Amino acid sequence: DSEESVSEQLGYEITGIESGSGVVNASIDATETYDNLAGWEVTPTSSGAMATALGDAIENEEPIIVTGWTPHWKFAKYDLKYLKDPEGVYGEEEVIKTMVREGLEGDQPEAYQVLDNFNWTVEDMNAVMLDVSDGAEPADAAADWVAENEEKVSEWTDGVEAVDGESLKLVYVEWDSEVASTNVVATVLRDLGYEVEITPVDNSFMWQAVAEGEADGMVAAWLPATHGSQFEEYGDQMVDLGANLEGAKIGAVVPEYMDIDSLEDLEP
Ligand code: PBE
Repeated sequence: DSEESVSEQLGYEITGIESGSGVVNASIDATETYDNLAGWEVTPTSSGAMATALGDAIENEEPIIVTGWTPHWKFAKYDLKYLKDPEGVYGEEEVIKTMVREGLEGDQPEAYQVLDNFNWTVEDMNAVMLDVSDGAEPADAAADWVAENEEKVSEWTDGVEAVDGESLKLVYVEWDSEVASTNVVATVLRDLGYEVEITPVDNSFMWQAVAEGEADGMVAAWLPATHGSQFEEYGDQMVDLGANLEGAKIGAVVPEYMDIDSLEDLEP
């Protein structure tokens, strides 16, 4: 009832995504850093379940706090805001980097070149994500985007020769943003003649697989903060191909209608 505080209505719960995600770990960190969040829980779910819970809450104008990130289609569909984080547990604006296994450059120079060249914008990624959130198959959404953005894609493949059925393995996590980027890169590599296998795994295995050479690469390294601990553990066992997107961010996200602006506004 309306006598309840926002914190009571939320059940002292932040709706998470896949456990092991940087934004889930940062949110757990927030519950340990902010005194007013002592005793709060971060519920691990999945990116899809988080989006459904957010949509349902908005439909009923109920309070909800989700582990959020940019780029993500939810900001185009709903009026949302990041809660202020005066302690900085979620870090600053960051980049998404491409990481490949050691030895890829010599073994598969064409794929290496394309992965090295791959870079796009928040707006580009949003276009693919929105299409998928509206029901398109990720591979179709990626193919449409590639077809509509020939000029940009030709910069990634400039001077790269086609291959004949060589195989390549990319790993990713089924976060909406990485579903989009991984499918776009796979589409471009397939158009060059690669047989590309894209395998969804969990965050920690994504890093391990590239470090151990079980996968050839990934385009999903959020740095310096979100995947800082994975980078520390595995970063020196792989090749850092630099940023493929700038302007990424994570944080605690709520609907605009909620009457709080900061993590510190939540009643204990
Ligand atoms: N994310 C999207 C990931 C990185 C990409 C912010 C949900 C995370 O590890 O939190």
